[in-house]
Amino acid sequence: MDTKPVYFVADLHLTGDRPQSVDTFIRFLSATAPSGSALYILGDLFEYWVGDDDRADHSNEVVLAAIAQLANAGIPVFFMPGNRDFVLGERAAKRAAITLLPDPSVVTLFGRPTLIAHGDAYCTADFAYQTYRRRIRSRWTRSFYDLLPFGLRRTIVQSIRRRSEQGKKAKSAVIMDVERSAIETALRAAHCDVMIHGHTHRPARHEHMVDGRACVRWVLADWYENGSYLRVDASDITSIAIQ
Ligand SMILES: [Mn+2]
Repeated sequence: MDTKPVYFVADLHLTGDRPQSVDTFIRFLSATAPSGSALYILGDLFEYWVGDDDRADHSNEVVLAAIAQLANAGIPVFFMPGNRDFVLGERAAKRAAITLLPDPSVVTLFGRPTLIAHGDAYCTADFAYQTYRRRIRSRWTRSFYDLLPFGLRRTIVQSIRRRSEQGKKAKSAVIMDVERSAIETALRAAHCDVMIHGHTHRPARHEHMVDGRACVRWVLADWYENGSYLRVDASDITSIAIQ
């Protein structure tokens, strides 16, 4: 049985405009991640992603190459898209040697089935966002988007990014968080006692009672100021800040 830890990160929001976060992540990939048996990236690795043909931000390519180096050294890397990089597809996944995972997924960690998700799907109090999310992530919208020329796609992604920033300022803190009921429904449906997600940028360990079962939910931190990751081993889950 593998006794090496499994690592989780989310909400790095990497962009060439914040080189410090990029450097921290590259360092994490070479200094920490190799001691694990796998790395899971639960969405919003990139601040935005226009398409797999977008090589304009050189730092994104550096990040993909650094991930590929880890994966090619034998540490599998799994990527679940977030709301900022959900158009990241098979071509970029191939460049990074990562495996794409659907949101949500169930993974077995040291014998425990664990529900993993980006997290935005559980912000169910934000009706406007959920309607928008369904629309923008529909197969139809996606096929149409993929046909557009690069410049137009970039314009669309930039306007989505602006909308998201403005929305964050205008909406109340309660609406921006996940709904407990939505989380509990998901834990029930997945038959899991443990959940890990990001998106809200509110790192915490929450407890839930689901049908008399004690469940634990870990929320990952963002990487705006410092790096941060979750370390899961056979006996414990620990949140670690990178100094
Ligand atoms: Mn997000």
